Amino acid sequence: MRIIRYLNSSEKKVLAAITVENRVYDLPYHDFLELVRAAEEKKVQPVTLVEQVIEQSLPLSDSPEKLKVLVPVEAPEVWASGVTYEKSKEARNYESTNGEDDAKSFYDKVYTADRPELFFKSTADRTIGPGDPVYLRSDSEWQIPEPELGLVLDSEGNILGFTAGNDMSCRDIEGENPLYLPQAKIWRHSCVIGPAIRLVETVKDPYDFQITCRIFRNEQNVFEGSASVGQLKRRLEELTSYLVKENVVFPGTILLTGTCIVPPNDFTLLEGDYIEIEIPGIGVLSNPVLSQVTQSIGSQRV
Ligand code: DO4
Ligand code: MG
Repeated sequence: MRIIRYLNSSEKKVLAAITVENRVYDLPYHDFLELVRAAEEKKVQPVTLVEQVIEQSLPLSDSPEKLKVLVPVEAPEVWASGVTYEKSKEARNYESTNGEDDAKSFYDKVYTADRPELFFKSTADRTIGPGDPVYLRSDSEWQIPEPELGLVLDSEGNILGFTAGNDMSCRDIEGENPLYLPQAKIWRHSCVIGPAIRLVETVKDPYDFQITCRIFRNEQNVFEGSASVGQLKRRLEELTSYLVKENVVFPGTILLTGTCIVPPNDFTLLEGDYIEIEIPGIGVLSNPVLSQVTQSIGSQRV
């Protein structure tokens, strides 16, 4: 059972819905946060309200594939964790030294430090959902998707649900100087969230989530990698507890938990590529890749 948001084009309304296998049931809420608030008021878990809807209503005639599925929660802020998997530490060491320096790096140190690396990734205006194009930066020649498990949080940092995310990254900009991190990570359409939210109470063990990333070019699969959240160096609560420390956290904030899949060092995304990030139980997050230059021709901001 997964919570989505979709555009009901006949009624020109955005609605929240539940998908169970291939069936979709409208929820009487605009979004996931409204469902959570309703459950709080009734002093039940959100899953109880969702189960009532499934029992009492008929599924829509459309299957999830036919709906225009949107970002599942308009997160006011998206934060991200860094170097939480060995694979990410190795990739960062390579891009910052060209594989030449074997002295202990910032990345080696942060991997084992008590304090995790957390950074600001995105706002609602920069974040896109399933099917929307991710944009490439014109000042980077080494760009990759970072497939990550996302945690949907309340204002105290409690995990309300799980989603999938893509923390698009410019390896050359970050590799040149770690102080360039915000530029290597934040730009228009550089953060993808979706396609759905799994309620926390329906997940037995989040460390069992498997993540697969596939990249297609001219309809050929040019990269595929898989990993398990079980390989995460830290506990999820360790990451959330540092995020809330002395901070203001808005309900619906998303914390990405770091990448465990990195394409080979000679790989960069190109315009026309297609990215798929799959987390069974959450869904497949698919996005085409476009350059911002193409988007600004005709001067329309997209
Ligand atoms: O250290 C920079 C970013 C790391 C990151 O985004 C990740 O490990 O996923
Ligand atoms: Mg990342």
